Amino acid sequence: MANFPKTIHFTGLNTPVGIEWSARNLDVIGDIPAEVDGAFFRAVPDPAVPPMFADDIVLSGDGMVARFAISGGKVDYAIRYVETERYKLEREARRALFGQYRNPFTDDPAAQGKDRTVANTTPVWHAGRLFMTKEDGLGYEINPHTLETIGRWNYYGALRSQTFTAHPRIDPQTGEMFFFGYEAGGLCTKDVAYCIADKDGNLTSEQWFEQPYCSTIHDFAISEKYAIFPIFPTTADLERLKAGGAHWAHQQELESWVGIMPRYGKVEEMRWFRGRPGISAFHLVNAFDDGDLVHLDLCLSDTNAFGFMREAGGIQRDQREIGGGLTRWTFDMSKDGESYAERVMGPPGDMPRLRDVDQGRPYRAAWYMSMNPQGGPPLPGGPVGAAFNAMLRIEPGNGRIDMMPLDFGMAISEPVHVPSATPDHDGWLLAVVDRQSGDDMFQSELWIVEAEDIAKGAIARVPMPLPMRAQVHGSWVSRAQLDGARVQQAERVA
Ligand code: V55
Ligand code: FE
Repeated sequence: MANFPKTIHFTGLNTPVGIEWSARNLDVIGDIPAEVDGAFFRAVPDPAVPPMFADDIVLSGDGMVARFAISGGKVDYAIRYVETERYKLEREARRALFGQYRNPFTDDPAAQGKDRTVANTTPVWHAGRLFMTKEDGLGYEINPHTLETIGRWNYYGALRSQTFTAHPRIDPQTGEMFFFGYEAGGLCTKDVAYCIADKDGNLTSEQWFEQPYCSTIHDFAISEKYAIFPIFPTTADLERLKAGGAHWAHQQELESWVGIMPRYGKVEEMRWFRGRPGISAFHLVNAFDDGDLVHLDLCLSDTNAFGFMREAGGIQRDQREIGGGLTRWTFDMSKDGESYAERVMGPPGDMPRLRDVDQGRPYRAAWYMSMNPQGGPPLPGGPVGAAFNAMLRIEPGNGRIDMMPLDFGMAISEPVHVPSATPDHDGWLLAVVDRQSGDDMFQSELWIVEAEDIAKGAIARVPMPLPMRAQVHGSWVSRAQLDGARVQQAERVA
């Protein structure tokens, strides 16, 4: 990768691969349970051309969509680029035309007015369709059987928002998808679009509101009664962008906010709760109602986890010195005022996972990625440049925490959860685990882990024949969901 910068964003597990490939019938060590039947889709940023600027970052990498197709204990794999407008223009030009992360003022004239999104963050399945999403643009629809890109998705022209979050929430009982877009009205605007799509994938509601300042709203939450928007002080500024500067700068002294409104209500009903300055979270675990109380569980840190967002705000802090933890915030909707309660429940970490049926409800267990206290230094890789090397399982009701620690030189990316039809069975987690095998060389495996007993490690492993770049988010799509896919079935998965 001689033409790529030698920074954390392009070395280690972040070394560009850029190969579209597929393989059938991969080796399986151990037995994959029959109920693990479906597809594990992954979003993998992988720059197809060397960046225009040497200080470019992982988050700018072209989205690739990957799929482990699993059936009858057999595993097939495939990965292809998401053919965004940006990817196709740069492929044709054989060079970068788009400049800094989310700064169109740094683009080549040939990129003017073109769609900048790289659709590299989350594969989203809803109403029989697969989308690759990134919060700075609309999602791109993907054929789940062939991984071909179908095109940008705007709900048959109905969606007014210019953006679509990488973290929508699907209600397990109604099948509705609750989602939002921030900078909905354009670059650096405070406009947020709050939207609902029904179980058939039609947009039924889109309401706009203004957030207190233009922050990166990476994730939100729903309970059965409410929609919950956390606002952390990582802000955008149009003048800074015009001067060629960073989109995001973290402001350690600025207060945070949480907006809560009835999920089927009007945005005018939003209540704003004021929080501590400087804090940050990218991912929320879950929210649920408890009488007049609303609990929100989140992966909280005391500053922004991304080095480039801290540095743009003048914050000098080593990645290993960031404090925080799995935290519960409790809002009493029967009381006036702007305050809420806070309680730490577990060690710091991120990439939380929940059973789909627990979305917006009280839940028994969640899983998230963390650091093995007995492990060595983290492998370089992933969006923040330091990969996780442990998985935790937490039962918030009783505080029980289990760990699946990984050995020195290993890393784990976000798992997906696969449910079991057996009552009281927690199901399984599937995750890609990487092991350093030499200088800048890594061997990747798919691991299947029992969700109830993560401490015993993988019950089955699938070694991968080629290197894999670090994933952002993934999604599990069951056999029944795949069978109900609404695209032309050009080729059946597995
Ligand atoms: C995140 C990831 C992104 C992004 C903004 O994980 C935030 C957080 C992979 O792209 O553009
Ligand atoms: Fe995310």
